[in-house]
Amino acid sequence: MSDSQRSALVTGATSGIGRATAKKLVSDGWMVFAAGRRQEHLESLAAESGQLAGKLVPVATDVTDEASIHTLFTTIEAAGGIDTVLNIAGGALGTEPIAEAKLEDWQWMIETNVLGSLRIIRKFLPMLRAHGEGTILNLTSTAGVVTYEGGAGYNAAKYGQHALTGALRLEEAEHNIRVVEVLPGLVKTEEFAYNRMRGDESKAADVYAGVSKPLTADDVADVCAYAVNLPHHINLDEIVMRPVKQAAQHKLIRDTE
Ligand code: 8X3
Repeated sequence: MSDSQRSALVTGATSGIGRATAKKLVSDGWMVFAAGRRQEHLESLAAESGQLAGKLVPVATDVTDEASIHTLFTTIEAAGGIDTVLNIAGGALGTEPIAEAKLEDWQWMIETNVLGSLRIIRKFLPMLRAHGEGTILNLTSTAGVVTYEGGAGYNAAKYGQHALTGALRLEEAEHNIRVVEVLPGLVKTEEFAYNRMRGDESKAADVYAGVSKPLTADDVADVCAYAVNLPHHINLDEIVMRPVKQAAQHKLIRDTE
C-alpha cells in the first residue's frame, strides 16, 4: 500500500448508512474493509464496488463477538492496516415507554451501539496510534443528545455512544487521532425503522409518512466521507444533520394532502 493510500474499516456495511459510506469511500479511491454480519450482502456490496476507483474487501464480522473482531483485525493487519475506523454498526429496537420496556431490547441496543463500538475501538487503537494520523468516526444519532417519549432504550444506547466518543476525543488527541461524531436525525433507510418496529412494515412506513424529504443513507455517507477526507488536522467534532422538515426532535413537518 502506498503512503498516500487511505484505508478504512467500515462496520455495519451490509446495509443502510454503513453500506452507502463504504461505497462512497471506495468511489473516492479508498481501500475499504467492509464489515457486517451478512455474507451475501457483503458479496453484493463487493460486486457493486468492483468498478470504482478504490478497493473493497468484505469481512464477515459480528461487533458483539470478540473472536469475530479478532479475525477482522488479523485480516486487516495482514493486508497492511488502516488509518481510519468508521463505527456505523448499530440500530434501534422498540418504541415502548419505560413502563413497558423490554430488558432484552435495551441489552441488544447497548451491546451493538455502545459495546460494539468499544470493542472495535479498543482493538484498533494501537494500529491507529502507530499510523500517526488516525481517524475514528462514530455514527451516533440526534437520539444521543435529545430524549423523546418511546425512545429511552435507544436514547440510553446513543447517549452512551456519544459519551464514549467525547471521552475518546480527549484521550486520543495526544496520539494524533481525530475523533469525529456524526449525529443524524430522521434518515429513511430500508432497515432502520423496519427493524425498530420488529418487522411491521406499516408501522415502519408511518415513521416517514408525509415527510417529503427525509435524509437518505447517501446523504449521511456524503457527510461521513467529507469529514474523513478533510486534511487530518481538521477535526469536525460533532456534526448534527437533519432533514429540513425535522427542525427538532419534537418538530417534524408532515405534508398532508
Ligand atoms: C435515528 C434518529 O429520531 O429515530 O437515529 O431517534 S431518531
